[in-house]
Amino acid sequence: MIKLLKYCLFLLLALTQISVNAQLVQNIFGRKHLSLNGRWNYIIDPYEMGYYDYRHEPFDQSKTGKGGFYDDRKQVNKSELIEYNFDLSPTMSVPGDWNSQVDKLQFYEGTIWLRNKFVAQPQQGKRYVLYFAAVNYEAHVYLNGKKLGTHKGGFTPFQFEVTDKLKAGENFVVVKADNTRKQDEIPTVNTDWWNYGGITRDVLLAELPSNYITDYKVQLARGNMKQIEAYVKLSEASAGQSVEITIPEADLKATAKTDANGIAKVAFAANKLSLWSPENPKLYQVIVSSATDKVEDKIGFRTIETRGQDILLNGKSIFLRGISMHDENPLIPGRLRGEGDMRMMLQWAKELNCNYVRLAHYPHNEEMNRLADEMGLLVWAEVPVYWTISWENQATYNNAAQQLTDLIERDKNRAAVIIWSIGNETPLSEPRYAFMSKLADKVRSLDNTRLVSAALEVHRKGYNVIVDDPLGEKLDLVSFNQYGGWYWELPKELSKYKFQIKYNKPVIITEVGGDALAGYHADEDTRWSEEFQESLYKHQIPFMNTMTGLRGMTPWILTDFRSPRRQHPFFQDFWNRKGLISESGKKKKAFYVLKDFYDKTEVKYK
Ligand code: GCB
Repeated sequence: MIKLLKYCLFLLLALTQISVNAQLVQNIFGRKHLSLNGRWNYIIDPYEMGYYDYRHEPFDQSKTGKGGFYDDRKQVNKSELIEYNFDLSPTMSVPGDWNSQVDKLQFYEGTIWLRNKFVAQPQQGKRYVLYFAAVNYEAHVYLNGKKLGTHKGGFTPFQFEVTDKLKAGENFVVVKADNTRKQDEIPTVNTDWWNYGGITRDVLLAELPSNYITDYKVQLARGNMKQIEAYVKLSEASAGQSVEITIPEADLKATAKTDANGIAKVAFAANKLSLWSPENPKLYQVIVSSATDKVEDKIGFRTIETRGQDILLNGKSIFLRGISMHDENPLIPGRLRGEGDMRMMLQWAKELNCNYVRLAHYPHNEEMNRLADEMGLLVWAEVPVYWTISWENQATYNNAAQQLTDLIERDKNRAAVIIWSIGNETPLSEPRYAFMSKLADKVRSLDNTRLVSAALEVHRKGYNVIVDDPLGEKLDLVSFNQYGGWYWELPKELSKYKFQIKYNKPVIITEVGGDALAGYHADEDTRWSEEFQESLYKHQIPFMNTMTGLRGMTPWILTDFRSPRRQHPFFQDFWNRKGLISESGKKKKAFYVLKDFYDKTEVKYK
């Protein structure tokens, strides 16, 4: 019996060892930290020979634990056979996807090992967390040759506590990153974007006090412009600890005591706040402190609700003048690498006179949402539940729910984020309904201060464009993609169509558009020409405007983006050309049609 118990305990430990640990630290970039960004040595390993032995048993689960590339072993004995060497291997930038850094990796899908050395001086009584803002898709992480755990999901952060594994002096971290597409994953095998692999976002080592502020949320209460609701969680789960929230500029201070879980909740009046909006992106310095820790953030305060077919921002009806975008730099293709790239994208949206962006189809960088806060752009944030997910697989659901949770937990203090989207164009079926409605409930249980939506599909009967997806019941908005004028009939024929929408909710068109190769000019009936795309927008705008409930749109898409599905050798060459801006930064004709519409709409909604 004791043996059995011991075995179970061992199994439990082994299991916890192979997953990520500790609740994500809120605002980790606002803590004392060492950036581990830089040049990392890498080894391309298509056969995963650094992970499996020749009998295909994982080295890191073998008895000796020896042989895997995470060892970073040096040849001390001249007769020893070691078939890899990080020191002699090339380097690439982290953060950075591998496809855009190394020619031969442009289409690569598989495993690459990355190693970085760093010097640490761990202090007595402090705790250390190794944090990855994103690795696409599956990461196995090792510190000084010992496995810390694994993580799946290419766009959400994860971390490991490494307090007792960190050495004074030189340390090395090794990541096995694998971007192989698989049917049961989120996203699944089929997408319309580039499968950029690698450590695509920042890596850092944070130093925290032994009892630290793990998490906090400081936001206006749902639908209440005069009351802040705050929640603070300390890492030590014990009752009676004091926490304090101050907003010096607004002369606000609130205190509270933790419960037995280390969680403190407090609501307090905030009558004189200057509310956040795209016209007034006011952010306040907010200080959250406990006896042992203190963290500062910049937070905006606003409410968002729907009433009938209206979307109310701070109680006033708003029209969302939006544009969709991918997390990709069209000018130097690859994932957005840092603040400059991100600002460029959001600045382009501003030039279009947007007050809103759809960050499709997966969580974008935390920094992107912070910039949106600062620049006054409302945000639709999404998880990659895209197209044909394995709806009946419980592990797939858990993965989607985890990605959604991590996104919400990460960005819940951002005023800019008003909509959590649970997916895109998922085809109707019973199992899909069960999966998606559980996700919608999940969002509401985690955050009741924002709207829940998904980009739905339409279907057509004759000249009727019908929106009646049963999932609509569960959502706050009727949002859908419609490709009239591109995948359907020509732009000119759009006037024959009518929308038939089942729900009395605000309507947001999440996608509309067509391709144009910048600089290719012809008449408006010639596909791929700028004139065709221009005509499409000219016909779509009055067509969409026939809907009484239209409260916003995010045409597809701000810039051309790379996609392996887009094969036309001349017009596409692996680019989806629906961008309003080309891969050289040129604004196509349609850009100005949409801008003109947004300029007029802005006046109408003032
Ligand atoms: C869609 C998808 C989007 C595609 C787009 C297209 O409906 O949501 O990811 O890129 O259509 O270009 O066809």
